[in-house]
Amino acid sequence: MDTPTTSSAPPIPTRPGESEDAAALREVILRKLTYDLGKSRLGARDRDWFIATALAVRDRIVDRWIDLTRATYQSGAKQVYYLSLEFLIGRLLRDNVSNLDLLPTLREALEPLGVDLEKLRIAEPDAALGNGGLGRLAACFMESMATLSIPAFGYGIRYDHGLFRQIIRDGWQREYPEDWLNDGNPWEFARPEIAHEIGFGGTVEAVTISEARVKHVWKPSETVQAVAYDTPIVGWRGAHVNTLRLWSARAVDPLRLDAFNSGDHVGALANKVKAESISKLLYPSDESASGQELRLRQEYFFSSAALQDLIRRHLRVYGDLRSLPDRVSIQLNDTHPAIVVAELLRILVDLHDIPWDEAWPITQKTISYTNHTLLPEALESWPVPLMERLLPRHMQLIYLVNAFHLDSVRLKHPNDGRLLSSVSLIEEGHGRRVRMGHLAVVGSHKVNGVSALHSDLLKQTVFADFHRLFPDRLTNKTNGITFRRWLQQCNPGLTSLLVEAIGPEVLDRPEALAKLKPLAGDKAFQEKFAAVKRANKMALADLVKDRFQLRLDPDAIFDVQIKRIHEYKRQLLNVLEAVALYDEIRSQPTRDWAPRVKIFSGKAASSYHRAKLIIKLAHDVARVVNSDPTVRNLLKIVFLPNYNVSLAEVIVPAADLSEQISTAGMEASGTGNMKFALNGALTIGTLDGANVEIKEHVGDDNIFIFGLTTPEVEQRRREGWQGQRAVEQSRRLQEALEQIEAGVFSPDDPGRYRELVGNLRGSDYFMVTADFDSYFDAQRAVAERWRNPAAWWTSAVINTASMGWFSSDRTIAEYAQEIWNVPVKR
Ligand code: HBZ
Repeated sequence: MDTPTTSSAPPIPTRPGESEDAAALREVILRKLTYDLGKSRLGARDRDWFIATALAVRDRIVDRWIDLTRATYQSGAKQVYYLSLEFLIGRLLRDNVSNLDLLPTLREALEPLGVDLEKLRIAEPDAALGNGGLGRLAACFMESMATLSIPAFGYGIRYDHGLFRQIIRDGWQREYPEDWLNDGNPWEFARPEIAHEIGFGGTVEAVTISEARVKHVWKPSETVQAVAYDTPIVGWRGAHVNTLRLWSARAVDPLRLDAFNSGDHVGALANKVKAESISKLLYPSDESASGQELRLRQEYFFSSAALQDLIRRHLRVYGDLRSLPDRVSIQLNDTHPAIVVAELLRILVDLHDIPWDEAWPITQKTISYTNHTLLPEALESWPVPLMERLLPRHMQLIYLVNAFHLDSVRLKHPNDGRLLSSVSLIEEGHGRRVRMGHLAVVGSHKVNGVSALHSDLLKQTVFADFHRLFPDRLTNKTNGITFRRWLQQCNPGLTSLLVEAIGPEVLDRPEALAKLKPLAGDKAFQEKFAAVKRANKMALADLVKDRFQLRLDPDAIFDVQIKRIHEYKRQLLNVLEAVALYDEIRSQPTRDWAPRVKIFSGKAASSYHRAKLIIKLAHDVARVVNSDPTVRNLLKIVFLPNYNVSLAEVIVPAADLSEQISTAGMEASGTGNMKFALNGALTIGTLDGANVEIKEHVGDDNIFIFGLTTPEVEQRRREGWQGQRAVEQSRRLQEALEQIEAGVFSPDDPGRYRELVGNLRGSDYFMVTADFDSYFDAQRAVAERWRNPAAWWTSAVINTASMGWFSSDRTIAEYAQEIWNVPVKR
């Protein structure tokens, strides 16, 4: 098509000697700006340039996407469906441009227009359709599946509002709605024609077909439509393009005209509001189950839409549902989509007349489930009466699954009432509840934990009885991260240095990082490595100065703890150490202190009062420490508000020290720990989650491990741990707690932390007091290593060199081989 021109449009600038491709891309960008956005070049804002550029980049994805999708069907390749209530994507422009190898061309295209790529990059809103690790893992997995050419769909919800915006007022967290879709989303394709009906409520009719057969017909009382929005996900070097299909809720009957005409303008829209509330908002709770009816509606809404969608596709290509397990793998990201087990049975048995004896193995062979937590409060269960009301047919099917399941258990283990109630899908107690974890385990052929320790603990604790019953079902898949985003894009300086030192192979094979090991002690290389880190620290310091008017000293240790605020993650331990260090600096001002900036960032669930109080404490301590002239910037504490993926991309490359200090046995894996070590930070951490495996890879000398082990934590709890005992044996801890209790940091409200400290002196479930001294000592060992730059940078280089195994490409290859039975191409 010819470029349309208008007489008033200024001529398109060019640069002598530029590539044809850059000129072509520029032309497309300008065309998008004019004809899709209706903006002139002169009046365009960064946001307009971003959208025009994203649309132009998207054009380069679409042909491959369509071709590859068609080729997948034609080849009969197995499809993976990754079902997740959360996809924490962040921004996509740099991902797509870099995976398409378009960065130099795009720079060249924009330059003569006077448009700064960096400015338009940060104009992209950060898609925060997730809370934390679980959602970010789903995003890394989508990128790795595309990179390994595994045909896959991600299925989730297109929330109108993602995770809340955090604003800090006087040290207190306040939540404000997030508006990522305000200016539209250039990456997605709306598919109004792809809509599935999702039923809720109503009744089940049993229709007798013959003497031997009764057919169940569910007549929902309410129906909502799930409408598809597709975002293409490009793999590294454009290897493959997959689809992230997010569902938005639409009312079947949006407007009651009779009500409207009689003047009830609000009532006329009630249906629409109720239906559409399903995809309105991401639940902001992370490690606890919300227990709200709307949440269950969200779970069923996207699970049913996903299943209807994939079954329709399967039937179109293969015509028969009996081949489903050969062509389809459904991975459940935690129990949020566990209702899929009952929904798939309903579709097979009720809608396609497949007998139970066939439907059950089809279901089990198709589904697998990933567990992300042992925390009892995060294990989902739904009250039976709620299930019966909202999903009556599913409740019947769950009872049926349970009956067959318990029969087979009883056959193998007669007279074991304890076992039966322990593995039942129904929890009997005060009010019966459906245990979604048990439904997922029984309905899957494989169940995995997310680190070696976590998977072992699953076998020993929450799923111990299942492990005895089905010894081959539980397995481990240690998490990973995509190196494209978490090294190549967020740390171009380090990436160039790696390419220069060990060759471009490192961009394609994460394992090649090991070639760096011989350089770890090389002084010249260490200097270059340290220079990259320093530049990244300057970049973070600039951002902090611009955004928060705070000065950070780039020569100090950047000591970083960024993650959701949770008692088990123990930000409180870190704050207590800051208080103790503050006391030491004041009492021995002339010692050779290693200057340190403690950086915190993270959101607390809106209803988690104690987590919010910990944020307040961090601010109170920061105010006192940062303004005390005797500290002379030897210690500085900052809390960066509104943590999100984009902020992490600036903080991670700038960190010297990575805080991974959860109570042993409580962090399933962690993935931040991997991001930091990859970018050359040293870890201070407990033997928890994937820290254990990071330690095995980097070696004991290059990580600072402290604290109780998982069995030691359990033993203390069994023996009725009282924090006061540890407090009495630690002068430093005693003094720190007394100051906090006395209101030294909260003169405006001296009693503010009385309850918080009282808890530490009491049962201290998270073992903050038990681990305090050991943590304090480990921090001093960190400072000592820092004062010996050769030793520090040797460790830092070894960290980067040892992280190849933690690529999500490795994780996904393991899922592909051991769970999904699909080939990978590299
Ligand atoms: O999943 C996290 C684990 O805490 C972390 O250790 C692990 O690395 C990561 C990926 O496997 N779990 C979560 O992030 N969990 C949630 O965000 C969550 C969200 C909603 C819930 C329960 C948990 O209802």
